[in-house]
Amino acid sequence: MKQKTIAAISTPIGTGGISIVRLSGDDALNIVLKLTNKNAGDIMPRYMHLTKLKTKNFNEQGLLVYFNSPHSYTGEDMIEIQCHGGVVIANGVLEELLNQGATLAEDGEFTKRAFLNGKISLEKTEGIIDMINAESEAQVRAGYNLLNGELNKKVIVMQNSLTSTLAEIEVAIDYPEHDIEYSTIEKFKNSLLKTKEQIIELLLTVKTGKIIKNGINVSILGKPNVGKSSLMNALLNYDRAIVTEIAGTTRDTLEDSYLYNGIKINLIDTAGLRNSNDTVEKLGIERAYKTLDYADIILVVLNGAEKLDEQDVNNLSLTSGKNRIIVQNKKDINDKPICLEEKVVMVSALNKTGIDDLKSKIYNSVIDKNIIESSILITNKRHEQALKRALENLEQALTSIDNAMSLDLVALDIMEAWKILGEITGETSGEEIIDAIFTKFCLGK
Ligand SMILES: Nc1nc2c(ncn2[C@@H]2O[C@H](COP(=O)(O)OP(=O)(O)OP(=O)(O)O)[C@@H](O)[C@H]2O)c(=O)[nH]1
Ligand SMILES: [Mg+2]
Repeated sequence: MKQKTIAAISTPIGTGGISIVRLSGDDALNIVLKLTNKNAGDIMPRYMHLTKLKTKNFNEQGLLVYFNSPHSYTGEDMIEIQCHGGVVIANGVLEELLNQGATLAEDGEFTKRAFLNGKISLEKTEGIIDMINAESEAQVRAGYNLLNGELNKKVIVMQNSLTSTLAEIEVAIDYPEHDIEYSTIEKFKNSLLKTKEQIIELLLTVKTGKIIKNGINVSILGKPNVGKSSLMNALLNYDRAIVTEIAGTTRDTLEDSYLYNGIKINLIDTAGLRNSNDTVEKLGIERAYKTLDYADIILVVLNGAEKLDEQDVNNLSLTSGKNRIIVQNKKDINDKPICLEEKVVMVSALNKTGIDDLKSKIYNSVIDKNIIESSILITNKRHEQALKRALENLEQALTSIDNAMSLDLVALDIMEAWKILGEITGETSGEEIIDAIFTKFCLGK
């Protein structure tokens, strides 16, 4: 069946040097030729061609490249037109292509076609989304590794191992007259255990993967006037939060981020913790406490210019057992620790001293160096869920073997695990999942 030819502007709408309009489908070349003064024979695949582009209301000069099927991103005939940047030109060219028979592409439709035509697996397309949406270098790296097939290779190795175990189990089931030897059962078991270990190893990267995707959430807590907002500004290196000598200046939580070693660090400045009768302040303090639920690390800020008081002690006990750093601020006034039981990091938010050391401590207390350097990080909830479900099925198969259950049952669980692993690459994914993934793409990709 003839595929309709889709078109979209692939570059962001705005003023710039060039804009790229793309087409994909059987009629891509014919449609584009209607705008040009060229014939099909003039267009060599994979060469840039300078051409006139006639639209209803203006003429333009641009470049076009033809990628003939199947040697294109989507696997179909594709054309990329580079026209001059600017909203009017790109829109005019697109409109003319639609007039000549193209259909406006849906979000992510180019990549969806690439997947449906077998050019790319599902998790690789998710790597592309991650790279496009990346806000940090670590996200780009993780997305690239997905796109580069690191997870794909691992999934295929695990699936192949399950397939060969299944084949051997089938043989054992088909020849029941031969007693199955103990060593054969042990072999099945060992092979399943190995795959189980590989899944567990991948799941161990989930925590770091989430941090790469969402950044490190850092809550800045402490009583009023200790310098939380000043610390936030010093870490961000600009005056984001209001700072005054009045206790209770910050009312609401305030968020902003910086990058450190390619990771996004999300700071949350909070209202100073104290007993208050002020309605607005009380609401702010409630919000400050709530940050304890989602912070990856808490900076408990103390004022080095004063003695530790009851509120400081409360704050310390509230956060004990959580991932925290005790920060003693105002070291320009006093550089001796006021809290003797635990190690403190001394800073002066005012003079911006001790800030680099604090930045490195925040990073190191959340990031596992061994994991962050591994080539596969599970950053995607869908992959995590699939791995967990595959793991459950493998565990079920292993329990059945231990309980000397029928090998048919064992085979069913292994088959299910194999299928679930295939959902990651898209080999066994349902239509709904596929549609949900591609709507996350932007137009023109
Ligand atoms: N000497 C000195 N003063 C500081 C330092 N950091 C902050 N201050 C001062 O301490 C006062 C309070 O600072 P803020 O940053 O507003 O304190 P906060 O903890 O955010 O206070 P609330 O918002 O009221 O909870 C201001 O007058 C700051 O200039 C520091 O390192 N040294
Ligand atoms: Mg403040």
